[in-house]
Amino acid sequence: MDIASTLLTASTATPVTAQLRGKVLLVTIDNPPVNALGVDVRRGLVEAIEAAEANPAVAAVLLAGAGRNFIGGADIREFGQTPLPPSLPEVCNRVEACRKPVIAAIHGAALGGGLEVALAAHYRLAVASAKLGLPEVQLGLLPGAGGTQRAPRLIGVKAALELMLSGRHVGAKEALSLGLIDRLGGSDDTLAEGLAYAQELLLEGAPVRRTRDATAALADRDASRAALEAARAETGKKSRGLFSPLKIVEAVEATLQQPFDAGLALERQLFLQCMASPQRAGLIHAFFAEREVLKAPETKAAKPRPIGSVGVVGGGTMGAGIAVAVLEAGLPVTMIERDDASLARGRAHVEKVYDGLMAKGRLTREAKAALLERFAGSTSYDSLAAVDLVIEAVFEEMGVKQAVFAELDRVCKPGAVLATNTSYLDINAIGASISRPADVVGLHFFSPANIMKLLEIVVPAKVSADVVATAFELAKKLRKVPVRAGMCDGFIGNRILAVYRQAADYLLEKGASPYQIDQAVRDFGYPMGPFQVSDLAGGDIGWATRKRRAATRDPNARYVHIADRLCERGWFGQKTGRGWYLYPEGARAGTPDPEVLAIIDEERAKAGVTPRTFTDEEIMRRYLAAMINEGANVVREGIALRPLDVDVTLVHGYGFPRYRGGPMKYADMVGLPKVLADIREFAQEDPLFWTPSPLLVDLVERGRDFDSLNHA
Ligand code: 3H9
Repeated sequence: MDIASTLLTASTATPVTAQLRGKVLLVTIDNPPVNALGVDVRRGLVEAIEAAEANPAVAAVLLAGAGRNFIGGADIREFGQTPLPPSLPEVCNRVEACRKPVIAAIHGAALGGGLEVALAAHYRLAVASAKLGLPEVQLGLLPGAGGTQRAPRLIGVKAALELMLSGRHVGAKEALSLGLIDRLGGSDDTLAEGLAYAQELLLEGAPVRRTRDATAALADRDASRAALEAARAETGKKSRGLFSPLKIVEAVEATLQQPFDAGLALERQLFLQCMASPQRAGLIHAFFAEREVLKAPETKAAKPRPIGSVGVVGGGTMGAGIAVAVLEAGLPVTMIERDDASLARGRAHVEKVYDGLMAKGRLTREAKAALLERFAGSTSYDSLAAVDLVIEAVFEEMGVKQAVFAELDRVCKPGAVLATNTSYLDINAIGASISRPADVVGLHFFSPANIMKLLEIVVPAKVSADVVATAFELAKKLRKVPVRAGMCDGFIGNRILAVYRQAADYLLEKGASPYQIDQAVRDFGYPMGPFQVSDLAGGDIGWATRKRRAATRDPNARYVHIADRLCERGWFGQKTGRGWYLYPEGARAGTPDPEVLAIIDEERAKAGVTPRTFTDEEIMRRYLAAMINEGANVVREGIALRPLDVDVTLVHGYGFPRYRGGPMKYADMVGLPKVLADIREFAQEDPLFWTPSPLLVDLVERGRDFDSLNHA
């Protein structure tokens, strides 16, 4: 007889099934893709525990996940909808209250609510593939199913806070040493390991052991209090603008002051506050958007070509950063430079990155040597004859790029992917200059290329789908966040940047200081303001772009000369000791420069502008409206597939605060009618710059938002 059907009354479609294995009731959660704790799983778990208690043949319960994970967490897709009972805290309490021992057998992800279910069990075993964590903070939340109360009782306040505030995943070994689990499975057969452990516990007569009653990890109250205060101070400093980290500290504090149930009640209250915060909406949007960007038409339609080796042409900062990213992905790299001296410099750039990591204690000498073993340099393109993919990162000029591609066309094997790292040049023209345009794609890395997560995959007209799919596959290997971009000047990111940068320049001319603008932008959540970024990147870069665009600039468009006046003086920013800010003696943090303010005043006078004051709020309204409006244009023209691609680009390449979701999500939260009204108000002074995007107008007229286009 099918024992499960005698134990459970749920329908056959239930994602939770139970089977008696000897005296152990094996409860399996099977809810692909990650066994998230949706309402049916929650119901199924409660029913399984109740069935186990009611059945005299059951002596213990073993919880396990089907597929690749134990449980990936609460079902994030349910957030924001009407909650259906039982709630996850109730499920965890029911598991913990079970009068028969409950054992969790963990493989793959046991994250968030998934780990909280395991913490509510009485014993925990994990196999080597397990990754355990409480990553709620990354979604703007706190562990809300008892995690803030149970984790400290098991592993102490300090370790629990570190887990919850970082959101990091720990492996099975570390989990064992922390006390998060009781047993490390010797093999990767989770079921066999779990069942054996359950049998062992039964033989020993192991009791029901509830985490809520654990006291040892909290025994040293002084140490716990000190850890809590240290975390509070650190969090206050580090998590600038974030809402949930301090709530986590507050919830954990209850473990020192209140009984378990009161602590749970406080956790619930704080969790609901986090749920209601716009940061939760922004971060969850970012979570899904980062996964949606992987789904480009080409990745669905074509299979990637194999990539076993990579060539990089150019050993400047960008080429070297790309080489480091590729080496770290475990692939061999061949760097091409025009002569030995340039090649030596290229290699030195690569080594410098590793030396920096060594100095910080994040890389050993041996690991550096092992990485460099995969690095080869050459002054001959012939060395690229066998590589699967080449990334060109030479000087940003069409003639220079085409000369490189002519060489690649000559030496590379058929089927090799030929990528350019250009930031704005026409990739169609690069492809058209060689015999195999279908192999040519844009891979736009951001500096420093080994650190910045964004990779724009630029799709020229003639590229074949499998080349684009290969670019996405490379991004995955490099652990980058890829965004598909169409061809236009600046692609997605730099094109939008040019417009909101211009909005900042207009603000400057009208009366705001660069220091006020930077401060307002930082207060919004950016790590740096636009003028600081310019000083860091080098003012000469923007200057070169402005000169390049001068010929095609609309003669009716306003042009602000202030930045040019600084560049004419050789004030390019940090590298020259002054730019928008002063950097005395190589200081990295700039100080305001009265001479810059005098230059700005002069330019305002020349332009006939009577300066006015701006509030920080007005500054941000203009800055963001410009960004959103151009974002809408980029979507309308198909340069970005969906608004969420704009969001991911600006979050991962341009410092837009992730907790606000991205500019398009932010616009939805503010309300598109409000954004459009702002643009129309600003247009009264400058109708050309503030031309509302037809897409924005259309959405407002139809009462829709940007998000409606994400699911089209
Ligand atoms: C929580 O638990 C709150 C509680 O404390 C309190 C509640 C009261 N829900 O990442 P992948 C989807 S908060 C729904 O590519 P991988 C994902 O969108 C939660 N869906 O796979 C994707 O869908 P699609 C705390 C989810 O193998 C598919 O699954 N937990 C969830 O590279 C595959 O995802 C977390 O924050 C979810 N919870 O990595 C963990 N998770 O195929 C979040 C994933 O349609 N998840 N999906 O694009 C992860 O970190 C990774 O997904 C995981 C698997 C490591 C599990």
